[in-house]
Amino acid sequence: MSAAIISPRTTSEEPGNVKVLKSVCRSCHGGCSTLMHVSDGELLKVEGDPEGPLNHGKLCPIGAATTELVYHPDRLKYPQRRIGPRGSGKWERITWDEALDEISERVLAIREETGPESIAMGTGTGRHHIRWVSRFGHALGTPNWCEPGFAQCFHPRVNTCIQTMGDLPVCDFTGDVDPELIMYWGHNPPHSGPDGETRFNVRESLLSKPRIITIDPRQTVVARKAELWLQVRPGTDDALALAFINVIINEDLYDREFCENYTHGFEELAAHVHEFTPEWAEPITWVPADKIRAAARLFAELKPAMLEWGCAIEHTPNTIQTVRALSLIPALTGNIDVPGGWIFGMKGAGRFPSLIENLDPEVEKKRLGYEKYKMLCGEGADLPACHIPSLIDAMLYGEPYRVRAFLVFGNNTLTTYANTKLVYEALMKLDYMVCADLFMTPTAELADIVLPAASWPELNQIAALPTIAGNVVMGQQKVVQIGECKSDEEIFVELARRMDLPVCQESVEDVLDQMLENGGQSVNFRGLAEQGWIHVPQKYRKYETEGFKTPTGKLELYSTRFEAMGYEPLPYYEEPPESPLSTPDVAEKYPLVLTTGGRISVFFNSEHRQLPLCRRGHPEPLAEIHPDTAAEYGIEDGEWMWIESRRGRIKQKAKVTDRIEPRVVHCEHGWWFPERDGPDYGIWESNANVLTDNRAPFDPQMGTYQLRGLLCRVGKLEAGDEEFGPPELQAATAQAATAN
Ligand SMILES: Nc1nc2c(c(=O)[nH]1)N[C@H]1C(S)=C(S)[C@@H](COP(=O)(O)OP(=O)(O)OC[C@H]3O[C@@H](n4cnc5c(=O)[nH]c(N)nc54)[C@H](O)[C@@H]3O)O[C@H]1N2
Ligand SMILES: Nc1nc2c(c(=O)[nH]1)N[C@H]1C(S)=C(S)[C@@H](COP(=O)(O)OP(=O)(O)OC[C@H]3O[C@@H](n4cnc5c(=O)[nH]c(N)nc54)[C@H](O)[C@@H]3O)O[C@H]1N2
Ligand code: SF4
Ligand SMILES: [Mo]
Repeated sequence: MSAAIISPRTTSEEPGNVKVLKSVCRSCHGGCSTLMHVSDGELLKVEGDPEGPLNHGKLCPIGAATTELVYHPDRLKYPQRRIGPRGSGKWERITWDEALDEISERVLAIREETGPESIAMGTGTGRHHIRWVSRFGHALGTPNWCEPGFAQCFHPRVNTCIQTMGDLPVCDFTGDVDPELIMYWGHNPPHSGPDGETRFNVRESLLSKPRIITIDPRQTVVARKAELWLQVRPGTDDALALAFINVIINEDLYDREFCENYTHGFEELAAHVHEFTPEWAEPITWVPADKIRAAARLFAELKPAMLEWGCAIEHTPNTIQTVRALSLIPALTGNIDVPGGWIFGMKGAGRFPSLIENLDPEVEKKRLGYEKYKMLCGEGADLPACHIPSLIDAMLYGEPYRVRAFLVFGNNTLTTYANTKLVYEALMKLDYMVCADLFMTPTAELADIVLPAASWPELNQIAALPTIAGNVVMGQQKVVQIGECKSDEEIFVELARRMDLPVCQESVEDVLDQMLENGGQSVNFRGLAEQGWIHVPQKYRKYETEGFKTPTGKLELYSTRFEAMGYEPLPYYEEPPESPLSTPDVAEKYPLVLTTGGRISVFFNSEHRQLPLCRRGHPEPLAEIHPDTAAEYGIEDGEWMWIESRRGRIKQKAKVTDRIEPRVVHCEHGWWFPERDGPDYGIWESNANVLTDNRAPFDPQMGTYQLRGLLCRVGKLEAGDEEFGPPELQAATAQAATAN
C-alpha cells in the first residue's frame, strides 16, 4: 500500500489543564473530525477539527449539540429491570452484574429450549457497533440479526454493485479533480450526508460549480441549484433510469472504448432497453420525455460525472433492479474509477471479523428469508441479515418457527420499521426483550431489561469512511464516562465472557488493532486515536490491471451472478404494489401519492428530539403539500392535518409549499415526543410508519418493502378528530386493512 497521509497535528494540552483530544463525530453516519476539549473527566466543548479531511472544521447542528446529548438529564445511566407487565412503564434499578447475569441466563435457556434461531438481534443504521451486533449474534449461534437499513437503505446498493461490478463505487470527494457534473438522484446530501460522505464534503464539491441534475419530487436544496430538475413520481425511478439508458445507447452517447473492453453483455442490454423510450417513461414517471432526453444527454456529455444516489431508490419493492438500472448510467458513460467520477475505495481498515464462520451451516439456512431473498439473507449478501417482515411474522405467528427473544442495541423499532401497529403486536408477544439505548424510548419501554449505552464521545472505535470504501480511517476515542454507561461493544464482550461463548471474548481494542493490521496500517488503535486520521491515497482505473471482481472479470451490464441465483440479469421496471396505476380502486379513496422520510437536517432518524439546540428550529413534525392540493382539502399552512393510508392515520403540521409535486404529499419519519409521558411518548400520533406497510409483495431479491410512493388521503384536523390510539385498537384494524 502506498504511503498514507496522516493528520498533521496530534493531541495537545492547553492552559488550565484542558486537554484537546482528536475524535470523530458519529451522531449520524459520521465522518466529521472533532477536537474534544476535556478537563478533569468533563467534556467542556466539541468543535470541528479545521484539519479534518471530510469536514474542514465544520459541524452540523447535531454535531454542535454533542455536549447536550452527552449530559442530557434524561440519559439512561444505569441498567433497569421492568417490574410491571410488558409496556406498563414500571422499572427498578439493578446492577450491571444482575443485568448481565439475567440476560445470559435467559438467553442461554431460550437457546437450549428452542434453538439459537429463536433469538434475534436488532440494531440501527450505520452505528459504530453495527457489525458487532452481527458478530455477537454469530458467536451466540443465531443467524437472525437485522437492521432496518439492510433491505431498505444502502445495502441494496452495496450488494448489487458487489455482484455486478465487484465493489461499491462512491463519489470521488477526496481527490484532486472536480466533477463537471453531479446528478443527485433521490438524495439530498446537504441535509443528510449519509454513509460517510459528510454533508460538508458534499457542499465543498459544489464550490467548483459543477452542472447539476436532480431527480426528486420535491425541490430540495440540490434541485434549486440544478439546471435540470426531474420531478419524478415517487416509486418510479426504475422506469426513469431505463429511459436514460435507452437514450444513452440509442443516441450512441456511451463510452465505446470502456464498454467494448471492460463490460459484459452490452448487446443484450441494448436490445433489452430498446422499447424503454422517454415517451414510454413519461406517463409512468410524470417526467416529460424531452426533459428525460436532455438529462440523459447532459450526463453522457460531461466528464467526469458523478451519480449521487440516495435511499429514495431503495424504498420500493423493486429496489434491486432500480439500483441496477441507475448504476449502469455512470458505467455506460465511462465514469467508473476515474478522477472526479465514481471510484472504488481503498479499504484503509481491514475487513471486520464478523465471526460468521462460527455459524452452524444448518442453522444458517434457517435465517429468516434465506432461501428467498438471497441478496439480503444469503449468497448474494456482503454481510447476510434476516428479513424484517419475516422476523415480525415469526414473532407474531411462530412461522416458520417462533422467535422468542429480541436483543435490540440502538434501534427505536416502533418508529423506523414499517407498519408500527403490527410491529408493536409482535414485540408484545416476545418472551424476552433487551434494549440498549441512550434514552428511554417507546420501544425500550417494551423490554424486560434496559441497558444504558455510551454515546460516541464515551467509547473507542474506528470509523472508515466512506462506508465500505474506507479512504479515510479515523479514530474515535473515549474522552468521558457518563453514569454507568457502557459501549455496546463492551457489553457484547462482557456477555460473551459470561456466557462463555467459544468466540467474541477478546477485548474491543484487540479487535480494532486487528482491523488496522488487516488494512495494512502500521499504527494500532491507540496510535490512530492520537493522530486522528489516516487518508489513504486513491488509485484510479484499477480495473485496467486487475479487472472487475465478477465471474467474467468485466463490469456486468448483464449480470451472470443474478442469473445464477435465479434473478433477472437485466434491469426492469415494476410498478409499486400500491400506486395510482397498480391499485386504481384504492386510489379512488386514497388519491394522493405519499412519500415519507426525506431527511431533516437537525435530527437523525428518530433521534435528537430531546436536544434543545436541535428541536428549537423544528419543534413539530411537518408534512409538505402543494398550495393547490391544500386548498382543495381546506388545509392552511401551519395547521395540523391528518394523513391516512389503508394502515392508519397520523397528524403532522401542514407546510404548504409549491416546492412539491401537486399530487404528492411528503411526511417526515421518526417522530415521537420524548418530552411527553411514557410509556408511549405520543408514538401513535405523528409516526409515518403507522401509514406504511410491511406485507408482501417485497423486492424478490432483497425483500424490501414500500416506504415511498404509497397512497394516502389528507384533511384538516378538526376537533374530535384525534383518534390516534390506543395501539390495541389500531393494531386490530391494521391487519384487516392490509388484508384488503
Ligand atoms: N440529518 C440527517 N441525516 C441523515 C439521516 C437523518 O435522519 N437526518 N438519516 C440517514 C439515513 S438512515 C439515510 S438512509 C440517509 C438518507 O438520506 P438521502 O439519501 O439524502 O435520502 P432522503 O433525504 O431520505 O431522501 C432524499 C430525497 O428523496 C426524495 N424522494 C422521495 N421519494 C422519492 C422517490 O420515489 N424517488 C426519488 N427520486 N426521490 C424521492 C425526497 O423528496 C428527498 O428529498 O441520510 C442519513 N443521514
Ligand atoms: N417511513 C419511513 N421509515 C423509515 C425510513 C424512511 O425514510 N421512511 N428510513 C429507513 C432507513 S433508510 C433507516 S436506515 C432506518 C433507520 O432506523 P434506525 O437506524 O434503527 O434509527 P432509530 O430507530 O432512530 O434508532 C436509533 C436508536 O439508537 C439509539 N442510539 C444512538 N446511539 C446509540 C449507541 O451508540 N448505542 C445504542 N445502543 N443506541 C444508540 C438512539 O437513541 C435511537 O433510539 O429507518 C428506516 N425507516
Ligand atoms: S454531519 Fe454527522 S458527523 Fe458531521 S457533525 Fe453532523 S452529525 Fe456529526
Ligand atoms: Mo438509512
